[in-house]
Amino acid sequence: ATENDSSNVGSGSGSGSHTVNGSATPDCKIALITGITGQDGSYLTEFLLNKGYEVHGLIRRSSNFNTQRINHIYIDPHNAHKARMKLHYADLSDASSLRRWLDTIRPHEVYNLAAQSHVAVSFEIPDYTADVVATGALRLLEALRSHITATGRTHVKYYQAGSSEMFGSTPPPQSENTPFHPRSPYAASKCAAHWYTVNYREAYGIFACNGILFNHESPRRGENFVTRKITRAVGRIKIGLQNKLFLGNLQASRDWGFAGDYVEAMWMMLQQEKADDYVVATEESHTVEEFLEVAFGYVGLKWKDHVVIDKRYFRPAEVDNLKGDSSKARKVLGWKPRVGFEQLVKMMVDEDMELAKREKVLVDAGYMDAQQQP
Ligand code: NDP
Ligand code: GDR
Repeated sequence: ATENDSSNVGSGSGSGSHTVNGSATPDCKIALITGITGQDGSYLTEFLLNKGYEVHGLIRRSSNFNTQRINHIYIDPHNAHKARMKLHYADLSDASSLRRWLDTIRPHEVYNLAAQSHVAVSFEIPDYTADVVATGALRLLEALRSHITATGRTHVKYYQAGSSEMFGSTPPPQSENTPFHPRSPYAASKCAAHWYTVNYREAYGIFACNGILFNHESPRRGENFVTRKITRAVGRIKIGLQNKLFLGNLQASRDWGFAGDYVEAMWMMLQQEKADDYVVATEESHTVEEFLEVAFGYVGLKWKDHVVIDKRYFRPAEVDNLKGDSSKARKVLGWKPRVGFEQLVKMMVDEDMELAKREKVLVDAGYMDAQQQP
């Protein structure tokens, strides 16, 4: 656990002299990530640190610490000279904070991963979702444009986290040439962000790329996305902490990959000579029911003994079938996924079995309630 007071930016960080494990390395690349506390932000940070980058993340204020996914790479501000990952308070709804951190950090690469990223929740808070996902991306692009104009730093590159949800009801396989037909406020907002990014590339010559990423999961996936909800339940049911799992539409089909593989594609896009848009996908699609089969079957359980259909998890408009055609990314970037569907499910179940075992110790000792469902 860390104090996370956002004060570990050196006062001279705008000067161009940056530190890596205590030694000044003026040539090292600097990345700025919004959404660093999310699933993808944590994997991308690890990936970039391994490549020798200095990584700056924008975090938003919350009433509780929200840095669980990056605590293992966080260095206390009191040892700031050792830190290659630095955190700063900002928000995609606050344009001034975005411009200020661009001017201070002077990044080479900007990854815009921040979002209200839950599709079902976007029907409940559509206005907020649009403000963060669509207008938030515009604010960041505009901050970047004025930063570049003021400083002449034309080499700065921008990545926009686009989504297969933009394809919505357009049938598979979906590629860069497939028309968008969004089915939620989230997806419509991601379409706006996509076109803002294309527009800033065309209008101002900014090196700006859209990654159109299909679903990607991991043991760090938020617990209210269907894959993690299932694997958390599998662990807890197996260990005796839970009995039922309430779900919605089991017939929806998704192209599920591993988040660790997908962040590499983000970086690859920004290493090209020319900015462009790319679909990133495994090119395999499975229903939620198939995910249940593999996850429960792996630990010797039958999903039908535990799953209860609850109407509240159905969406006002559903995206039935997503399956990507990522041939452009494979050909131009040389990207391909390393983790397949079954391996992904088993990786998530393995981790959540361990988590459930730790929970059980706390429950048995009276330190924690055995909640039915997280
Ligand atoms: P998460 O929901 O795990 O993370 C979202 C991040 O955005 C968190 O760090 C969150 O902060 C931050 N955030 C939310 N609102 C704001 C705000 N107003 N200002 C600043 N930061 C904010 O998403 P993922 O990591 O899964 O996804 C990353 C991006 O990729 C998102 O834009 C998502 O829409 C998109 N995407 C994801 C796919 C997937 O399958 N995972 C597929 C395609 C696109 P906090 O931790 O405080 O909540
Ligand atoms: P998705 O992911 O909407 O594809 O968006 P999610 O895991 O939420 O849903 C996938 C499918 O499962 C069905 N489903 C349920 N979903 C949830 N969350 N909870 C349930 O109980 C449940 N039961 C069935 C859904 O109806 C849906 O069809 C994710 C997010 O990461 C987005 O930010 C990203 O852009 C897209 O993937 C690509």
